[in-house]
Amino acid sequence: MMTQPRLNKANLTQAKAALGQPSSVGKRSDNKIVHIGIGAFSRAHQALYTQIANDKTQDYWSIVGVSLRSPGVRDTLKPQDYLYTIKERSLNEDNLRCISCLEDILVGSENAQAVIDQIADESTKIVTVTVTEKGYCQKNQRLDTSNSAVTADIESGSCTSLPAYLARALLARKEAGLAGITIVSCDNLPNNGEILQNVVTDFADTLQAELRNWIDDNVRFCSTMVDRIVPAATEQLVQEISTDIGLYDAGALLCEPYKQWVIEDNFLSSRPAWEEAGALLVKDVAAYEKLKLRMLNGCHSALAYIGSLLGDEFIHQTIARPEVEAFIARLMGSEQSKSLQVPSDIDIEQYSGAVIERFKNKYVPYRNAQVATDGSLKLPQRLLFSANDLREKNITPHCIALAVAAWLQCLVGFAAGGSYSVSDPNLERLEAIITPHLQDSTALVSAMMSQSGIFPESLQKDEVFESLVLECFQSLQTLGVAEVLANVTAR
Ligand code: CS2
Repeated sequence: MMTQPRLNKANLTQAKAALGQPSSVGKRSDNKIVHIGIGAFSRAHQALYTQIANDKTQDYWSIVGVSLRSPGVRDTLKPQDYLYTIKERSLNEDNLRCISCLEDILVGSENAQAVIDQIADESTKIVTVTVTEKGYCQKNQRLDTSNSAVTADIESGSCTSLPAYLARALLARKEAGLAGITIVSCDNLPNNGEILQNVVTDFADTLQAELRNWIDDNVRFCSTMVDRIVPAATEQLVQEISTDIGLYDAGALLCEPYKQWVIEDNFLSSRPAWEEAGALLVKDVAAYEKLKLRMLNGCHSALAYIGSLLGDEFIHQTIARPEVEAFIARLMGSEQSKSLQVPSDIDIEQYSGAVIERFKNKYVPYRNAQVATDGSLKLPQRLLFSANDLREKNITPHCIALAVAAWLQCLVGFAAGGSYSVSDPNLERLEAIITPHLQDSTALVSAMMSQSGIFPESLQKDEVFESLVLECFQSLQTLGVAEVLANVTAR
C-alpha cells in the first residue's frame, strides 16, 4: 500500500535531505535532446550526465524521452512530473540523486507523428539512442530489408522501426528548411554511430532520392562507448528508495557508482558540457568500444550462460564461485585482452580487476537472465570477433569456446523442454537449427557454427575452433560445469 506522498514538483521540498534538491525543476529549454529508448539504462546514464552538466554550467539542456513501443515508463513518470531518483550503491557508497532534466516522454506506438515532429522541431539539437542491438534492424551493418518491421515501414508508410523514425524526421527537417542535427548512438555495438548512419541513410533512400545527400551534408552521427551497470527496476527497489527519500518514487532506479561515456567529438552544433560529468570527448572511440564490449560485456555474457547452467539467479552469485572467477580472469587476461589494441590511457590489469569487482557488487544485483537475452545478437561483438582475431594471431580461444558452448547448452536445454528461459529475436531460427540435432552434438555444433550473421565467416570454416566448442559442449553434458571450468582454466 502506498502511504507516502508521491515524488513530484509540488512535493519535492518534502523529500529527505539525502536526496538533495535538483536544479531547474520544470524548466523547459530551447536546447533539447530527444532520447529514443528511455529505459533504465539511459535514465541512469545519459540523463545523469546531462543533469550534472546542467548543474555545473549556465547552459541548460532538457530531454524529451521516447519509448517506441510501451507506454510503461511514461505512465510511471508522468504523475511525478518526470522526476525520479537514482541510487548509486556499493559496499562503500550510497548516493541518492534526483533527476530533473527529463521534460516529457512520447510513446511512438500511440503517436508516431508526435515523435517525428519533436525530432523535426527547431529546438531539438541532438538525438541520443539506446534501443539495444535489435533496434538497429541491421544485417552486416546495413539496413536489414528482410526485417518485418522495416518491410512494413517501407511498404505501408508506417513508422515502427528506429531507421524509419529517424529517416522520416530528417526528411521533415529538410522539407522545413531547418538546420541539421547530431545523432548519438549509445548502444553496445562496435561502430554504433556508423551503423546508425547506414541504416538511416538506407531507409532514407526509400523516401526521397535527394535525402541521402542532405543527410550527408547536414547530419552528424557520433559513435560512443557507454558503461554503467543498471539492473531493471523492481518493486522492492522502489520501496527501498522511496523509504530513503521519504516520498513514493515509482520510477526509482538503482545502479553502481561507476560510469563511463566516451563520445566521438563530431557534433554539428552545441552540446551539453557532458565532460563536466566525466565524459571523455575523443576523435576515435573504436578502441574504447572494443575494449569495453570484449572485457566487460563479453565476460558478462559468459557469466550469464555459465550462471544459468549453475542455477544462479544473479551475476554476483556466479562470479563469487572461485572456479568461475578464475575462469573469467583467464578469459580476460589470456584471450579478450589479447584480441585488442588497448587504448594508451588504460592500464589493462587495473581495468580487468575493476570489472571483476563491479561484477561482484551484490548491492546492485543483476540477473543472469537479463544479460543472457538476445544472445545471437550479442555474441558476435562480445566473444566471436575476439575468437576470430585470436585465431589470426595463432592464439587458441579455449575460454571463448566454453562460453559459446554454455550459450548452446542453454539453447539446447530450452529447445529440449524448457529447462532455461531464453529470449532472443532469432529464437525460431535457432530452434529450427537445434531441434533436428538434439541427439547428435557434432551435427548440432557444426550446424550452429555455419550460421552467418552470428559467426564471422572465417570462424565458420575454422576446424580448430569448432572442435574446441564441440569438446566443451560435450563435456558440459558429461562432467559438471565446475569441472569443465577448471579444465579449461588449467590449459
Ligand atoms: C549487459 C549490459 O545486459 C547486458 O547485456 O552486459 O547491459 C551491461 O550491464 C552494460 O553494458 C554495462 O555497461
